[in-house]
Amino acid sequence: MPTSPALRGQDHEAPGLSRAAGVAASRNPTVAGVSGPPAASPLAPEDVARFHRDGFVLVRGFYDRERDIAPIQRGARAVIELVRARHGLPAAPDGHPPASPDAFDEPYLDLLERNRAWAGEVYDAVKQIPAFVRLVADPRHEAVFRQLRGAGAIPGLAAGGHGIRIDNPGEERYRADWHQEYHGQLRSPDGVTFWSSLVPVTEEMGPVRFCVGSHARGLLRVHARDQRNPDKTGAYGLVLEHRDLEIASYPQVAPLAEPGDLVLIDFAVLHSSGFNRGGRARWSLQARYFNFAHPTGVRIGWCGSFAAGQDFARVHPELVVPEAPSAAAAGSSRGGGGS
Ligand SMILES: O=C(O)CCC(=O)C(=O)O
Ligand SMILES: [Fe+2]
Repeated sequence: MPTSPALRGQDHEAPGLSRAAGVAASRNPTVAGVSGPPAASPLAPEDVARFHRDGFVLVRGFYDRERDIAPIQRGARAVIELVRARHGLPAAPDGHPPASPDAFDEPYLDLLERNRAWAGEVYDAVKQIPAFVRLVADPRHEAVFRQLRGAGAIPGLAAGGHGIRIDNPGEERYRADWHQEYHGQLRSPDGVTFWSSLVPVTEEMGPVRFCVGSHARGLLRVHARDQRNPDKTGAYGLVLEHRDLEIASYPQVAPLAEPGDLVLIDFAVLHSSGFNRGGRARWSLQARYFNFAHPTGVRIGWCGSFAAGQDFARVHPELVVPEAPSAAAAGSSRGGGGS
């Protein structure tokens, strides 16, 4: 599996990477931070075309770093300091405030190293930062969704489908292996994940990898349990049928996002978390939108997946590989997995 984020092939036509950075912002006053109603078309036409071609697109500088992102970083810093205080620790090991908004997480690693459960308290708390919840429901997201899914789409904001991931260095348990977003959401198949980063992502941090164009295959079957990683549960325990063959048939890219960038992810595109082999946690935001009007969404009643207490195999039996005793072991070998 390639480990370079550089794209195979030409970088003048980078799959999924918007060269229209700033185009959307400059023709859209609300994106640039000037108040006013959200534009009906926050995305440049090139971004929309890339999304449909590749199954994802990185839009540089979609959010305003100071207005949209810094309040979330400040909120996360406050939570880290309060969790440290709860456990009798000073606000920061060195006693210094963050040198810049992007350095908000400095005292987190020390907390993680002292006690993994304390880091879990931070994870549970940060998704309740009001500035984050406001951004999740930002009106621009509905406009983007309509641009991608058509004027007739009726945007829904997936309950329980938003959060702040903290991908800690060296951890496998919560790393999302190759998957399609739909299986873990079960709202409607034509959904879109809005992914953004709170820290400048580096190659060592294990950026999200994409199989370029893989959304065109439609929804794929999965094994309901990961035999090789029994501690992975729920959506994390699903293993793509013929995983290695499937992902080998696409070029892969792993774009390095900066705070303020937005990655739009089709619910059907194959993607995975990289393995964080760096020395800093990778903090990222997710909000998931779906189309109430999609016939499959209507049929399943937008019921939700594991996090909503639903049994995936009951909702979509046709997407589950029947388990013969030896089938799971033969069907998927967990090879590189981005690690
Ligand atoms: O690692 C990430 O940031 C993305 C993981 C992912 O694909 C997911 O949570 O659905
Ligand atoms: Fe995902």
